[in-house]
Amino acid sequence: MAALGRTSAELAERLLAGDTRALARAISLVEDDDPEGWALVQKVYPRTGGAAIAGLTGPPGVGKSTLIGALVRSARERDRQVAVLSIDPSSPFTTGALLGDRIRLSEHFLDPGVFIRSMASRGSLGGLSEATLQAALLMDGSGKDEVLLETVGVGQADVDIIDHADTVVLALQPGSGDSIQALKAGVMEIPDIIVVNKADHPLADTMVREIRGILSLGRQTGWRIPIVRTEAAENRGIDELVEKIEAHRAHIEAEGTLAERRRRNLENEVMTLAALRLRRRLEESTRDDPAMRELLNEVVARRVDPATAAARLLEREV
Ligand SMILES: Nc1nc2c(ncn2[C@@H]2O[C@H](COP(=O)(O)OP(=O)(O)OP(=O)(O)O)[C@@H](O)[C@H]2O)c(=O)[nH]1
Ligand SMILES: [Mg+2]
Repeated sequence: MAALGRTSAELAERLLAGDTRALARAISLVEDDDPEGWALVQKVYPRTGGAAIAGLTGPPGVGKSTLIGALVRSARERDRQVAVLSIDPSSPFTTGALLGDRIRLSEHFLDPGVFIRSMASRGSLGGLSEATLQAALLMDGSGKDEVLLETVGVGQADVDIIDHADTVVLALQPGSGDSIQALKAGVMEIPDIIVVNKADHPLADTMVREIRGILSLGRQTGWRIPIVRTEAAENRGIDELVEKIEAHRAHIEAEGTLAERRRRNLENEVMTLAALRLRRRLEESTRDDPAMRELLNEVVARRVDPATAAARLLEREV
């Protein structure tokens, strides 16, 4: 880990004081996998944990960015400082979604109380999903009251940034049976709040009923998952969504589950990062290793099964 040079120590100070340009610069450093970026996060980390982190997830095009735009507007009306981190799961070379965000969130770009950043989740070295977590921490450390995360679907990145959220909102749109199936099959984690956006659609009521049906089958907890109808593009239903997000936060704070949840999420992050590094190390140490090639030959020739080979590999490495 690089020591914090004089310029980055100064950068950290400015970031902690809420300087937006310092935050942007710091995020670029972690995005470029610059060791100074990691050193910055180290320095900033003790000052994180103050922001309320909400994650919005859901299939492409349901209106996540539009919803976030509306949530930002609402937060600004209450004089809250906000940061938005949009994760684009497509290749880092496409700009479609990023361009869309730019339009959807354009009214907030000149507001110094709002910080918006889009990042790709998939990099050539698989490191970018780690960078998204670092970026979220930097936003938190820069003193924002709220951090809003936008991701498409679930389980697409190594480090699932949505797991970093205190409150997870799943956005769906009427007529998309796939999402309902995924929810039913348990492929999709049960969120804290469900939004049915584009609620002007004739199938909106049907969808709400279907979701209710699925939720009634699940385990009952102290928190009843609300289903909120919104028309994000028209700013309808946003007050109710804000109310539910705040109610959820109040609920987890009162029950002590916020601390529990953060502990679990952080444990997950540590394990995931460690596993990723272990894998990278294994790949590097075996790349040009004749013994490894020999072992694989044995697997290919059906003399050693894959599990035994894996055990031998680990024995050798640790
Ligand atoms: N009819 C209708 N259209 C909406 C509503 N909310 C958003 N849209 C439109 O839906 C389209 C997609 O909205 P986005 O906010 O970009 O959706 P997204 O989920 O962020 O999309 P990706 O980030 O590309 O996955 C845009 O053309 C929006 O204007 C709504 O309530 N009703
Ligand atoms: Mg979007």
